[in-house]
Amino acid sequence: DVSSLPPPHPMIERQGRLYWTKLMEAGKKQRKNWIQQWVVLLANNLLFYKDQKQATMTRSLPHGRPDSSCDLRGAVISWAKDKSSKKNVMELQTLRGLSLLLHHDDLKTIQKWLTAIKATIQKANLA
Ligand code: I3S
Repeated sequence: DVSSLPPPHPMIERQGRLYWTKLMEAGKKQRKNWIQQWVVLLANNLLFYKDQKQATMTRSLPHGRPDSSCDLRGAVISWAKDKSSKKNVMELQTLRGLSLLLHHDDLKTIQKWLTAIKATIQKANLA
């Protein structure tokens, strides 16, 4: 029974392909550079990988080989209707002045990411 199998990694809340770009870093506006990457949501972090293979977690590489990461503690996530010409875009703002846009063509998929990231931030703030 597949439904009774444990998740691929107990730390992973959600994972999949997303388009993303930086909007601000350390409070400074950045030039957008949309790229599609494999994104993994953990309890306190969002990790960005070149592809799914780079996300393989092992004992010696507990987070695989991420290209970049984002600390979710104290972060805020919301829909971003006026920051892109694309639909289904959300903005993640961190305490360190980093602001990212996240996008997926499918509304349901981006809604699931929004719900999962919101819940994760709430849990991280309570911990
Ligand atoms: O909000 P912007 O700055 O108009 O964003 C668009 C530009 O970054 C554009 O690149 P240039 O730097 O060559 O102008 C990108 O190709 C677009 O994707 C950006 O807009 P969207 O609406 O896709 O977020």
